Amino acid sequence: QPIGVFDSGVGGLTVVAKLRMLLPHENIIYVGDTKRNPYGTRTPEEILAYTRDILRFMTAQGVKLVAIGCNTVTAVAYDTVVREVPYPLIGMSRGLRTAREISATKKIAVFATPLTIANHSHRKVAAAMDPDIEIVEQSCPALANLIERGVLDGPEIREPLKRYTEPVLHSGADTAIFGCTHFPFVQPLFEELCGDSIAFVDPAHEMALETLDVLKKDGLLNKQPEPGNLRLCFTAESGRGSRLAQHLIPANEFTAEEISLT
Ligand code: DGN
Repeated sequence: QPIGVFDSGVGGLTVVAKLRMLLPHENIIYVGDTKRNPYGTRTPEEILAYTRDILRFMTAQGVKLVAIGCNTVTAVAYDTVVREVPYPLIGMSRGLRTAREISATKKIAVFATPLTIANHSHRKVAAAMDPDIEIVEQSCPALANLIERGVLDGPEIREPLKRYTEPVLHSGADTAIFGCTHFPFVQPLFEELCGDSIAFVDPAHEMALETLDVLKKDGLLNKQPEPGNLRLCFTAESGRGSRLAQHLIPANEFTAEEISLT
C-alpha cells in the first residue's frame, strides 16, 4: 500500500524528497494539482473542494496514509477533512520544534504564501508551545508561482526574494522556517541573500519523522527490502512537473503521468 502526498503543484515534491530519505522502502503516490494552481489566491471553500477531490483519488489508490505537502491546505482544510478519511492524515508540519531548538534569540521568521500568513498559523502554534517565541511573519506573494513555472534563479526571482528577505534580516530573527513547501527549491538563494545570520528550517523533515512514527505505531511500515517506487501524478503539464522533480530526485527513481480529478 502506498503513502499519498499532495500539493497544489510541485511544492510538495520537497516533502516527497525528505520522506524518501527517511522512509526509502515506502511506495509513494504524489498528486500535484498543477491545473488549479495556485491555491494561495483561492477561497477557503474552493481549497476544501479541491482537497476532497484529491483525497477521493488517494482513497481509490488504496493509500495507507496521506501527508499533506502544502501549508495552505493544512491551514485551511485539515481540521475538516481529517474526519472524512479512513486512514491517518498528516498535516504539513510547522517546523517550530526544530526552529525553537536552533534559535538563540527566540525570534523566528516564517516565509509563506499570503494565505498562510493571513491565517497566522505558525504564530498560533508557537504561542501554544512557548510564549517567549516571537514569530516574524513574511508574506512572499510572488514566489510559489515563479517556482511553479520553473524559475529557480535569475533576476526575475532574485528581485522579489531580496524584498522578502530584507525586512527579516533587520528583524533580529536568527532562524527562518519555510512556511511554503515550494520554497526549499530555492533554499540556496535564500541562504545566499541572508548570509550566515539566519539558519533555515525545512519543516518537511519534522513531517517525515511524524510520518515514520505513525506508520510504526500503526504497524504499517513497508517491510520490503527493495527501494520504494514513486509515482508522480499531475493534473496538468506533467512534463514540467517531472523536470522540476529532477532537481530533487534522480529521474530513474520516479514515473510521471497526467491525471484527471473530476
Ligand atoms: N506549496 C503550498 C504551500 O505550502 O502553502 C503553496 C502553493 C500555493 O498554491 N500557493
